[in-house]
Amino acid sequence: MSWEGVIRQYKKYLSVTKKTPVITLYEGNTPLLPATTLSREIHPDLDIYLKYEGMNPTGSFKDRGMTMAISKAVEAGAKAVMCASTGNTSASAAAYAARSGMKSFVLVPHNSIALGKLAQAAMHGAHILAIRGNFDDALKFVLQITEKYPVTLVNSLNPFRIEGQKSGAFEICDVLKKAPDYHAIPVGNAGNITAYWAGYLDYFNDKKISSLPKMIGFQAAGAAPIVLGKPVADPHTIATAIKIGNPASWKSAEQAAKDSHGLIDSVTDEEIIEAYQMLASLEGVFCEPASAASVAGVIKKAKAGYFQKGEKKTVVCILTGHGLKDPERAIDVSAKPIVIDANLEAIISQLGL
Ligand code: AN7
Repeated sequence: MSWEGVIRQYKKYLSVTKKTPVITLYEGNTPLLPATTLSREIHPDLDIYLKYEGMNPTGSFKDRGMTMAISKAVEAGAKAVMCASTGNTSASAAAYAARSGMKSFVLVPHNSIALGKLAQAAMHGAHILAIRGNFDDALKFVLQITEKYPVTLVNSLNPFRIEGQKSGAFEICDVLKKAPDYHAIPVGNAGNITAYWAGYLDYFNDKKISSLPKMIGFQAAGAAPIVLGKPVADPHTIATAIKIGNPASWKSAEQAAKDSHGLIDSVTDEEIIEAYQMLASLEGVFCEPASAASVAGVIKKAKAGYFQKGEKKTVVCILTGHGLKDPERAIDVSAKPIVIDANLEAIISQLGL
């Protein structure tokens, strides 16, 4: 059977009926890549897999939830949707809204979202407001507006977003034929860790899997309210996607970590950049900086002796967004091209062959 998106694939687990219009870009079915070189580098007993969510239609995991949120909004007769965003939600909302014929409004922090994401929202015709404030401010305004005006909220406080995002967990279990031992994931607004845990629980309750993973979530050190136990008024990190000081799904993220016997920890920008470069250079997988927080977290925990030696364990790291979302960061951390005359000898002399 051909793949026609997460709603058609997993409707049994979703709040859809025959009457629900399916607005889809055929999202989901993303690669679960074995990372053999990285595993060898990190820990002798870990089998690390990369769930490459950058391969979704708009380049991030947000599409899984957006197909649900937009389909349900259309079903309810909505004419417009709105979100606050660090970038990826706005790109996805704009694309799915365009496909459905609805208007989209997005509120983003000025000068703080990656170039590719802004380009996407603009191309899909979103009405973009860049506020002089941060994501947390933006979300506050969006909640006030969507409560009062005929505009549907499509941030992950919309329960259909979380529902759709459960599909990532289903896919992992469908491929592995079991749940992983550890599920490593970046944490920003904390919707995705909440969704994955709900997805694993659905499969567990449906007897599709017989064990549950430990959920291990990682915030950026400069934006780690859950780790610190209090909101961060002025979050900072190069991983702009997770530059969030007061996550909407804080409580459910903590619950997921606790119920799964996992944890939520933080990783520094240096650790994030190191993992970001390792993924690209050792595995050929280009993700955005925020995504690399999952791998950075596994590296940190391996160094600290968190994973026992002598027992093979499966770890799935969610790589939430594509590297091309943030070309400026990639160029910034990489070797610059050598500019050279159009001359064969000059070129050869540079190659060191
Ligand atoms: C690449 O787009 O919050 O913990 O507004 O884009 O579910 O918030 C993005 C979040 C991780 C964190 N990785 O997920 C937004 C937004 C990437 C992201 C996260 C985001 P959540």
